[in-house]
Amino acid sequence: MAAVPELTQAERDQLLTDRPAWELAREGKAITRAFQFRDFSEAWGFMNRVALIAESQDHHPEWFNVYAKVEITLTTHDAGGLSQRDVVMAQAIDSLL
Ligand code: HBI
Repeated sequence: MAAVPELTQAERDQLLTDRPAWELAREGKAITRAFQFRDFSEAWGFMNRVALIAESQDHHPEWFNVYAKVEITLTTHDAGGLSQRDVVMAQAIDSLL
């Protein structure tokens, strides 16, 4: 059994209701959101803030950046899918905007 429990179907539905900018990816094993900034400096500043949150929560994003665009995917490797750690992380990321 995984060290961290995966979200139930009901918890996953609640996550998508609470965080409408995020969408399911990887057959429900992850959530993803794209962010568009004005330029690279803004995108990098955002990534820095996310990185500090990630370190404080010991929960790390998978992400892609090109110039002003940042794409973040959240999943919990220790759970083999989505967990409450992703819920908390998505909320914290959204609150930066
Ligand atoms: N980040 N996304 C993600 N998923 C994890 O399971 C995870 C992590 N960061 C650190 C971490 N787990 C630690 O608990 C160790 O498993 C490395």
